[in-house]
Amino acid sequence: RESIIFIICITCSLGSTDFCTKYGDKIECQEKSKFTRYILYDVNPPEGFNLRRDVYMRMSVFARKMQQNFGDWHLVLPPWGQLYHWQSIDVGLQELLPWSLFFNVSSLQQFAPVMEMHQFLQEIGTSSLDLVYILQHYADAFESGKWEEKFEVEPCHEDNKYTHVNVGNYRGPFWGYTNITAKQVECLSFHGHASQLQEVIKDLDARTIMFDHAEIALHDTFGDALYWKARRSMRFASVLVKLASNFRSEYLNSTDKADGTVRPDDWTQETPREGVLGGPYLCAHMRRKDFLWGRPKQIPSLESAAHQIKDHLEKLKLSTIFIATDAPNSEFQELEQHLSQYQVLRYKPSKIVKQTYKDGGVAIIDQIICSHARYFLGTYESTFSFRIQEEREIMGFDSETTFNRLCGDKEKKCNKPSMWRIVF
Ligand code: GFB
Repeated sequence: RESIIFIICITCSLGSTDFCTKYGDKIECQEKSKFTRYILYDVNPPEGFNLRRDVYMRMSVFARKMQQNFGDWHLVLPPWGQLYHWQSIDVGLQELLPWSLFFNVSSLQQFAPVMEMHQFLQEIGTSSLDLVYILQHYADAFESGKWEEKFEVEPCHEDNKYTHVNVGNYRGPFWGYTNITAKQVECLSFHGHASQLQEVIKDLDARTIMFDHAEIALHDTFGDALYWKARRSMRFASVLVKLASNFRSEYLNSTDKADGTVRPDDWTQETPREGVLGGPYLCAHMRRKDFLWGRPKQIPSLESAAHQIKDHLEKLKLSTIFIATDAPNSEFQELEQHLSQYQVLRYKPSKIVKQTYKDGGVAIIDQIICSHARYFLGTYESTFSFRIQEEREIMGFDSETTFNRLCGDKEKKCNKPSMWRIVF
């Protein structure tokens, strides 16, 4: 293809609602419903990796419905990068990372019509998006208390990072690509489920539409079979699974065969399971850093965390603990001292693994190891822990071994996390 120009097809016999593509001097017309069109999105910059995974699920359900109902729509996977928590300095640039670094994209495609950004840019042949909607809450969104699905283009309530350079040309963050621009940028007050976005775009002529602040659109339904299908399709990149398996077998005496965690390669072939054993270790996800000041009442001191872990180990008759944490090494060593009579392990990536798979890949390896443990203790309100719980639900662990958490030192009532049980 030389170039693709997107125009309303007035010269075509197909009629004015159809589209033309210009290849050099030649114009080809197609019915609108057969024309490939693209949805792009981004998320509020401070949001972390695991909330972004949740937003992906909402957008993938929306894109799947767009394709089922309104023609050949595709969802472009926003490259990973510049996340607040990805602070390692010895891993090279953590920008413009494709989803295939972390996830099995073919597996995602079995649920929704998704594609990587580089594939989109190659396919579309232009770096100017037709339309950007910046989603925003209604100014009075939380006042009336009445649930009502609605949307409308309104003046922007807050400053944003898009600048109007000249007519039909906006610059913006665009995931870190400096050459991507947009022809039109609007603020869209939005209240409702992600599928309501269908109503927003179904009658538009734009071929490439981006939603910024996509986290504002809610899950269509939380926890039903479709939700879990989207979740099950999010298989990790096989190389990360392999690295986690190697660690499990080498240090934790844990293999899929012995632990009862053998799974079909194809998630669509997965069936409900119960009472899975897991490897002979306890995993605690100990979220520290910003949670120490963000949730001081629910985050235990290292001494208290060690006491709680000990109690569980004794009840479970286990002597090995795997710790997944964002804590600096000094804190991990202090925890080790409190647990000196047990085997305490942490995944330490080799230089090459860290440079290749970066902070995101190492975090996923920690999650995979935790999801295979006989017993899991998470951190209060951490989406990192939630994703591990979901993985265990998919594999078929008893919920008593999954929905547990570390409690704050002075928490009077340390409630268990909500149980989100899998539905097939
Ligand atoms: O994943 P995440 O959104 O979970 O953010 P939360 C935490 C990030 O910290 C992860 C690192 O993506 C990792 O990069 N991290 C946390 C870890 N725990 C571990 C771990 O056990 N192992 C490794 N290797 N890395 C959210 C924030 O954090 O909490 C939001 O993302 C916001 O911005 C919210 O602050 C309150 O849900 O724990």
